Amino acid sequence: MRVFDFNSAIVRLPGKSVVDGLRAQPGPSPDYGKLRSEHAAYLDALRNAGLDVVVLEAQEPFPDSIFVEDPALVFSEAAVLLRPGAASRLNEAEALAAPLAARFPRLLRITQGYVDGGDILVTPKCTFIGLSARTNEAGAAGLRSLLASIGIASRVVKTPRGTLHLKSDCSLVDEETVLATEQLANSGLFDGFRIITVARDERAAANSVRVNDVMLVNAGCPRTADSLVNHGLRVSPLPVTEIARIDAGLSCMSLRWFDRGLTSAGERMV
Ligand code: CIR
Repeated sequence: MRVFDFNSAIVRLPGKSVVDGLRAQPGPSPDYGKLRSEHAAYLDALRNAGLDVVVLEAQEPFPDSIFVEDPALVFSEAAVLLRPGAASRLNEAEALAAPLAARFPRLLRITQGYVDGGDILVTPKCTFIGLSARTNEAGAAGLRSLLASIGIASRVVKTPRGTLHLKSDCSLVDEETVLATEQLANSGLFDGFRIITVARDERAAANSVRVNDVMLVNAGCPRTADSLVNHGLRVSPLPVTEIARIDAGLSCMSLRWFDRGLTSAGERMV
């Protein structure tokens, strides 16, 4: 099985408070109605890619809770509750404990430091943990040892300065290939991988998501989408204009995994 073969996803509906989501620079707030439409299109794309999508209720006290990728990390064998590095997001993890405990053979927890899931890039060679303003050394060390306990090798690296998350700047395309910004492509981090560099002025394309045989790509990045098509991929372009107003992209809106207990018809084996 490939690390981007998935049959399941968890997402959370955006509450009205999403318009107050964190952002690094001041700017216009997202339009709630349009953001809901972008989110709905994203859910459709996951379903069209073959995933059973569990939709959790909105959580108004947590404006950024739609970005479920940051408080947890999931693999077929276990889910890990993380400790998001923004104070307003720390308690998002606990709200995922019950839905994850119900669906994973093991639920592990980070107990020290801070780690955002947006800083974790899973590849077949190793799992990269990016140190950033949200992920610190203590959290990375704790995550490394938890991952080792389930047989997953990891490597602590640096998220480029000024970048929110490691995966703001890169994504896995296939077992040998990553998509990356020019800065990350030139950093040496992905030595040993084939690198597709995002087109100039399409930096946001670096946060794409490979799901089974399709790549979900920011619809505002057509030239990068062309590069991926030339690489042999099917591309699903998705609008993220409103979501981008609060510094987010495509990967952060879901947790994706292969649930070995689910039949191809989406039924749970007992
Ligand atoms: C935040 O600053 O935490 C949110 N407004 C955006 C989180 C995006 N998450 C991600 O890229 N993994």
